Amino acid sequence: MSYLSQTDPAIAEYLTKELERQQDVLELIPSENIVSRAVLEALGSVATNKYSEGYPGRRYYGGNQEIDKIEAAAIERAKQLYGAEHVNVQPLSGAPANMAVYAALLEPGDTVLGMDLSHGGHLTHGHPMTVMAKIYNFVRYKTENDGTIDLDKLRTLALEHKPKIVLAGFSSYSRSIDYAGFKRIADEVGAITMMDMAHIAGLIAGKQLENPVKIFDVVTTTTHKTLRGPRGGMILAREQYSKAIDRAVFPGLQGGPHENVIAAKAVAFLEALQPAFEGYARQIMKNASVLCDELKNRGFKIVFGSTENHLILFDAFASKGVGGKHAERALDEAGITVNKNVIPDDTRPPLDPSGVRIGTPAITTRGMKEEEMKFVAEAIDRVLANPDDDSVKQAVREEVRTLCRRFPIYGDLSY
Ligand code: DSN
Repeated sequence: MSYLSQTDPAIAEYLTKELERQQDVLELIPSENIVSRAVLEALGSVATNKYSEGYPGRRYYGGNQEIDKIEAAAIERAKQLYGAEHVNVQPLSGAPANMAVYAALLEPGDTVLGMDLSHGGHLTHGHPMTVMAKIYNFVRYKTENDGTIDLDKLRTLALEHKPKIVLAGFSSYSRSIDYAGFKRIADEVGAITMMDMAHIAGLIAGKQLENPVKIFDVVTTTTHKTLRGPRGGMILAREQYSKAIDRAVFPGLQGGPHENVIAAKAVAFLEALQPAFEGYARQIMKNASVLCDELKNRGFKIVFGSTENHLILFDAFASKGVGGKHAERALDEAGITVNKNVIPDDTRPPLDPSGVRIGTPAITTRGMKEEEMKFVAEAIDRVLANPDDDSVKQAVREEVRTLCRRFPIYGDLSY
């Protein structure tokens, strides 16, 4: 019997049910994954007890001898993984990492050229609802009808608005980025290049996508998506920006870093440094490509035309006459977890948009391959063709459960 189940049976029960849910559903949210037992152990370790404001060797609290070694290991492993000159592993997640870069490199009112949210960008790339948009001036570029980013248009915007940062990166864009092209434009207007690689950090670590750290000045990421680490953030930068970035993270924006999470980041980075991680990253992309083709064959309209990474955005409303909210709920009831998502210049509201975003990192971690992707596409199609038919959803749910039990997660883990 676990300590938790004795002291707090309510939370133990919720966690047991959540573990069962994760075991028995197809997790298709592209920003989610299934971490290793080693990462879970580090997260739940004694490092959570420690305060360590400052950086390794320069702390404002005593007793950080071992914590310094943990944070230094995380930094060294991240440097090795991406060939970075400087790494800060303290950001609590992706949004704080982006905020810290802006705080480090911009003055209030300075301009950032970032991707529009509905075209694949992220809230922190300039959405008017964010605090950042109140402090800085964000000009947002869009994608073309064929799903590409027109670099001539980007250059025109850069020449007109003279941004201090040219920002690449996304949370629902499925195509590749021409880093050299972005850099040429940034150089022409004297801007700093910044990439938010949160979604594809694991595909870059696994050597399946080009590494922006070699080309750009500053790169931010989360550590929990394709990189398969704990929930958290990280900043990688050229040495010349290191002091400003470290100061912006602490004491600028954050207090004590979460060293249990940093320990888990270190564990995940070591996992990503193993040769097997390349195979994992390759399979994520193969699975996404097969899933995308299978959906296309079934009449799904793929936003951005195709996928060149781990994620697929489809227009559920145009494809099947089902809005994103309805589609998300119907698929959930059939044991398939997805998230509704806006599509470029969506005319439907953000809480009931036209799109559905799916991805393959978690199901690839379970060991699923091309053959299973055909079933996944067929199951999505059956549910969205009959979103209100309980017998269809029940039948798909049973088939999903049978499939998931062939690809178990976490063995004897219990709460
Ligand atoms: N919320 C994350 C995602 O799901 O893509 C981005 O921060």
